[in-house]
Amino acid sequence: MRPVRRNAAPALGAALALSATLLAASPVQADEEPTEHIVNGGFDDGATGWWGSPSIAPEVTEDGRLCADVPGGTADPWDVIIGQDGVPLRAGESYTFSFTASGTGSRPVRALVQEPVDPWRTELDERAFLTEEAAAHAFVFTADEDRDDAQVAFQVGGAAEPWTLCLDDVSLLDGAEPPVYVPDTGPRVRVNQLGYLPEGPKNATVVTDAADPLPWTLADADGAVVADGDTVPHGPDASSGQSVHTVDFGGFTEPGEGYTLTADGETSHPFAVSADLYEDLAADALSFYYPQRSGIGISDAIAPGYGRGAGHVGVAPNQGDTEVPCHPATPCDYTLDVSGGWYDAGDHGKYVVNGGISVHQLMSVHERALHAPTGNPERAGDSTLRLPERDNGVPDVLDEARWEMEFLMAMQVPEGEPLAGMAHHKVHDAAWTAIPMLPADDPQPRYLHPPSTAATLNLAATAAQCSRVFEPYDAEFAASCLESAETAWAAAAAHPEEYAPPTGEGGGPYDDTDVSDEFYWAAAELYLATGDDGYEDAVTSSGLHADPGVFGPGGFDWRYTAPLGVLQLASVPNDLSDGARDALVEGAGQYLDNIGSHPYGLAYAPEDGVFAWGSNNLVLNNLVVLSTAYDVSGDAAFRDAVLEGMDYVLGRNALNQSYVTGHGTNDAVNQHSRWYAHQLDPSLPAPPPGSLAGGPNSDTATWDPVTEADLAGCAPQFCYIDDIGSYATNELTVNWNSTLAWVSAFAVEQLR
Ligand code: 9MR
Repeated sequence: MRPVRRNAAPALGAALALSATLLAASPVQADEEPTEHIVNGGFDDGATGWWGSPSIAPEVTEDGRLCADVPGGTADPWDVIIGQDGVPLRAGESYTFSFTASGTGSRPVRALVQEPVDPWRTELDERAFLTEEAAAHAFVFTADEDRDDAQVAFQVGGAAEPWTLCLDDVSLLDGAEPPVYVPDTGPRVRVNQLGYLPEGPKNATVVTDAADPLPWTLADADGAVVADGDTVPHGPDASSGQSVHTVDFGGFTEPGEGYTLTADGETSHPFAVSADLYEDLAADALSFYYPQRSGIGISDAIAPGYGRGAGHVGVAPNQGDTEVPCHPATPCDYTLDVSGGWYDAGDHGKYVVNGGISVHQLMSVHERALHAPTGNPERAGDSTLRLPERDNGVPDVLDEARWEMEFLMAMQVPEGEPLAGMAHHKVHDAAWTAIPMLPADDPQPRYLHPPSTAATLNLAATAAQCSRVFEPYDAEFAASCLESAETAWAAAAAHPEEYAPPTGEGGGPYDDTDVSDEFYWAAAELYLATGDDGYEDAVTSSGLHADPGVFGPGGFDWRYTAPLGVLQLASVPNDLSDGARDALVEGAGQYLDNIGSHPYGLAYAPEDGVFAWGSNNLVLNNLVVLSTAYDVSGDAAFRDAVLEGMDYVLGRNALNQSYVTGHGTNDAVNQHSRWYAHQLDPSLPAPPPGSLAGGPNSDTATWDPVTEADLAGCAPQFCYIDDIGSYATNELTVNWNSTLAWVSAFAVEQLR
């Protein structure tokens, strides 16, 4: 047995928690020795000071390790625990928590330093992946609160099979210096890492303090210079806190791979010039949905690397989703079969408002292909995506949309019940599920949350759109969509103020207390579906109708759907399109200006420069507006702005980060997900290609500890980290990917 280290830096093994981008300072202060706060961490004194949960009997081995047989067949990490209580912590002090561990069966261990009682507020919550060979693990954290009685816990439950855990050298030393997160931003020349269309705009950004223009060169894959010019100094940029220059090399049009741009002694990541640039991205962004499906086994043959059992089909340990009761706090006397649909994001919840905007944007990929001058029904047609319904005569994007539509309609309160016709706001677990966790392994009860007006209007809008787009393929299904839509509209009109609360356990709130925008969007969709005077009146009497003001500088998302009404009325043929088109073109003008004046070509200009949760989605929704403005006006400036706007998402940004998995040299790969949790458990896959990360979020103080610890004080564009723990900046969701899918489907048809 090795002694507990008291005055040396922990021996950091292969599973070291401090990544290459963290500059770890020595935990030893020059003039003061750190104090050890774990009692008997080396197990010199048997198991004194340690406890185990009832299902295990930890024993100290002859060579002085604490080992325990961990039973199989448990559901959650906290079902089996080894811990020590009474550990003192001082607020503001930084600690190194380290241990050596081995485990048969390649299991993760969840290491915690936390409050010893409910609500178990954590100071440290990390996972170490164990191997049969003992390895050292170390984590540095700064305590938020003074505690005399913190608990150190190793949670090791959740395995199907029994396994053996051994621990040694458990240590909690004060006097650590918290690691400083420094992102690896690579070369200072920032490009779209995918590339550029031959006839499209080509812009790049150079981070430099130089006051005067600098020469730039464009080289082909062999290194031969094929174009050159001078940068344009921009000076300070508030969104990044950097001083930057811009490069316009739009005059270069020769297709090829492996181009690089050099300026100020730095060479960009390589990129292509290709008319096919967006083909894979457009297909990947839509193929994201199949492995996101609930209620169906995912076939590895169709989605290679992503095969898994069906989630929430009423098979133990799942307790949903075939007979889901109402939440105990808001009981009802029925259950619903709400299996199917998509999981919202990295969690196991299913939320009607967010499902609504997502499925709408998928159906709109189809509609744009039909109606826009550059639309291409073939590329958005049958057998274009990786999903089981290929080759059934229905466009694949509609097959995918139907999977969600059927779920949304199943969320409707049955006839004869209170609030009949309204849609339950959401269905999710009693408490947040553990991460990682495959959908089929979720053991918790799931509940229907009370109907809301917002959810009901999302159902009305999408089911009305469903009735139109499915009419040529399945008239019966289309009719059931329309019936559901009209019932929902009437129910929302009768109950216009049922708001989802901003609080709750186990799922996202998706709260919203202004539903005038949902009323407008639903009226527009019902008018487009039926042409009825009543819906026309509801559209034209809305204060939001044909108002360019619905297109705000910060963009829109699930909470504000008025723009969807204008976009639909402008782009789907109907008698109200003139006013909607004028409003759209006027509203899109500001995004054109934003992109033109921003040194990173950013379409998003939130008030006070504060980037919101899911800012990439807001950026992309502004590109949806610009794209539709191009579709209805034919003004090429809108198209070029969309193409330039995509550069930001694919790497031309302060972090030199492509926010889409599998696309670009430095792509995001650790998005927050319970089943694409490769970063936590190497046996699980990383997110599928085409998964969009939420992106920079200026609110670094409120949400997850990774964001809080690593991003505090960040300039807006730097408020992002590609870490699975940073759900506030790095989750993936169905509504963000629908926007990426929509804009990619637009981009793939341009300038061919
Ligand atoms: O995308 C949502 C964002 O607009 C909200 O500010 C945030 C906090 O309520 O929630 C986001 O949605 C999350 C949801 O609550 C649960 N599933 C994952 C979603 C994306 O992070």
